[in-house]
Amino acid sequence: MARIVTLAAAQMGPIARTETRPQVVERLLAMMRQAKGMGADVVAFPEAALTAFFPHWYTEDDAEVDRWFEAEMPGPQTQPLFDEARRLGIGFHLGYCELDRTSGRKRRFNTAILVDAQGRIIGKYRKIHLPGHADHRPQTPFQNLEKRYFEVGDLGFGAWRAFGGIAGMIICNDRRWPESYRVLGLQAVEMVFCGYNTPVHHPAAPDHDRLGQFHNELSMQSGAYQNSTWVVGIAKAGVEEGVDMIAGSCIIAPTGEIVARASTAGDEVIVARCDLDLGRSYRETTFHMAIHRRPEHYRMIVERTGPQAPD
Ligand code: ING
Repeated sequence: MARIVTLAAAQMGPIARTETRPQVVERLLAMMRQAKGMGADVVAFPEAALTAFFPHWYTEDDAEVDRWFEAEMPGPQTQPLFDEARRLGIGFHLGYCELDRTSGRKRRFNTAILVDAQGRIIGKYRKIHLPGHADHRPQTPFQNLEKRYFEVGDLGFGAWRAFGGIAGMIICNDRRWPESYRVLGLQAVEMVFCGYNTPVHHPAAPDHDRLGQFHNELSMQSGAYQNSTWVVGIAKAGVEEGVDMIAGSCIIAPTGEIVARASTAGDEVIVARCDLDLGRSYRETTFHMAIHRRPEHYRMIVERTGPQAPD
């Protein structure tokens, strides 16, 4: 009996910095309802889905920074998402900026959660690969100050029994690093949710710009195939506060094939019926980790040859 779960990616267009949480939540609710109408069991929203992607600009005003964060999840303004998920009977993934005070000091994370169809949080992930820089670079057209505004995630890459299978999360830049998927692959993950805010222009490497969408798909297709898992990539897209961001939300099978792709740069829901057993034939043959992987040798090779430092 195939284990089918219908997954939806709810791509978002730009969020203006003046847009209030209730206004954004209304957009998310509309796409949650649309996803349900399209037969989805789970709807996945992007990274930082509640606000404009504020790491694109510099501020020293700590109070302003805090305004982009959620001090509780759910809070009064996000509770409607949980209530509607329960009413509709649909799970969801949500990326948001987390303000944590549980350790006695203020900590800020770029966070994502999985919520089940009863509106209960079943898993949380805090972004580990923070790209960009901590210093203000006024000479560039926009900033990427994630290293300034967020701490490195301290929860590792978790996998949870959810939505009829095993689910995990990575966030944006994580998708470019194979370790992100492999740590989940070693936990036999069957679906990975990845929200992203990815500018078209890369100030540090403008010659990469023409390959932005290619690298987006390459990263996620590789992760899916090499770890026998479904991957759902969800963009915040379009020109947001002057920064043009790629769209291209997609749903990728364990074969590495893209089975659904957004065709706009705005709010758009795409869905796919995902057979969670499709990864099994890969995990039991080509990528049977127990009989093919040799981690005990990887370390030796590095130690013997050492990193080939550029001369
Ligand atoms: N954004 C971008 C990303 O990894 C980036 C930053 C773009 C890094 C292009 C390298 C190349 O998709 C976030 N938020 O991680």
